[in-house]
Amino acid sequence: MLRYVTTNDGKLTEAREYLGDEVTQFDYDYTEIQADDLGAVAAHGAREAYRRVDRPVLVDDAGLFVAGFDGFPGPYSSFVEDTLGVEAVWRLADSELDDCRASFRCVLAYCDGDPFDASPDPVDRADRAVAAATGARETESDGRAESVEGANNEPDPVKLFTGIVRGELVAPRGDGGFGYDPIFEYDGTTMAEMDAAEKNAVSHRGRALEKFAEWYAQR
Ligand code: ITT
Repeated sequence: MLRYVTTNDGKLTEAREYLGDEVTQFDYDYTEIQADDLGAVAAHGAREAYRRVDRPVLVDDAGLFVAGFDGFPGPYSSFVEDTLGVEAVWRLADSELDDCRASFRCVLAYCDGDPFDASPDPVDRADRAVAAATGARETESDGRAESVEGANNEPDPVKLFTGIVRGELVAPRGDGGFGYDPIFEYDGTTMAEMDAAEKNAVSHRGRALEKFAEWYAQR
């Protein structure tokens, strides 16, 4: 049984739509480290959640990246939703930007305490923060990442799966989904106008879940 680590019921609904009864919710508010990278946040959370529950865990960290705002709110999406609200983000974009292109990103971080090839692999300069958080590191010999096993106080390896969907911010429409869904339009339809299956077919989370499911089936 896989623990989907989230306080957000909307995420669980979408994960279940994809992974079925294989997942149960682990309603745990893991420490969100200050990082510009969703992968680093998710990896840190996965390791912490695994230590807490001692069972395989999957952490889901997501965010809205508005191109005209240099990716803001990005990793701060949750804080911005709680403080400004989704409609204010739309009003701000509408008044300040000519181009309202945006993307949703989702990173799933898996940890079960056993060794495997951690992400990223190979490590490049931009990935160093993620590498530190996932337990992947460069070897002297070929620069490729190697997994770090849980023994000897080494961090448990974490595997990352990323999904991105590109769309556009629009005035709020629809009452499905959650979070920024009403203001995010993909191919003429906001994500709040889609049901969970339709959203998963095109969404950042659906794409990350698809990659995870393929890997997990082999594991
Ligand atoms: P957990 O951390 O407990 O999983 P959360 O809702 O805080 O729950 P995130 O930090 O990943 O999750 O989400 C960042 C923000 O992005 C938050 O405001 C969410 O509502 C929003 N968000 C995440 N996925 C989304 C999606 O698929 N559609 C719309 N908004 C989403």
